Amino acid sequence: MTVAILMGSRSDLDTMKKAAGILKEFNVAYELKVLSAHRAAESVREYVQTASARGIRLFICGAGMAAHLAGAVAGQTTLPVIGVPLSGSALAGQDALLSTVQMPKGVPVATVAIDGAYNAGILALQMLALADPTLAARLEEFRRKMTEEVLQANTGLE
Ligand code: RP5
Repeated sequence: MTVAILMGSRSDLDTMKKAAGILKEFNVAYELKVLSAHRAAESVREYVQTASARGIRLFICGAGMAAHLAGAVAGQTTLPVIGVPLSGSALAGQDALLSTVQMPKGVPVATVAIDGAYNAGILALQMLALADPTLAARLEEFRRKMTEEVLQANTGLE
């Protein structure tokens, strides 16, 4: 497995599976797990400590509310951690955004938009592509197609 996709609750799955979807599209192997930072802290520790040995190269962590999952993971590894703040709380994800992005000095979490799991997947691919020319070429092609689709929206506009 290459990427660990973690989420604080089973209810986060609908959003977090968008990260899994794009990794699947690029044939990058992933693990998908529910692991609560506050309610299963010991399991998070054990998971992170054994991840590298299983081939995990980076983490994507999604959580709502106080959202400490990404930070809790980042504090226990030097592998890159991408954080996805999730909406659904009384504060519509603003709480998760701030607690995910505002990490203390020395322990970064690369935070994407609220519910931005798809972009978290893309960012993970871009990180992996640094050491994988085939993946890098596929990402170039993916971007080229995206640009083409955007420009095609002009057809027949006037
Ligand atoms: C849920 O609480 C959220 O969606 C979130 O992922 C989770 C956070 O749980 P802890 O990690 O704080 O236990 O309602």
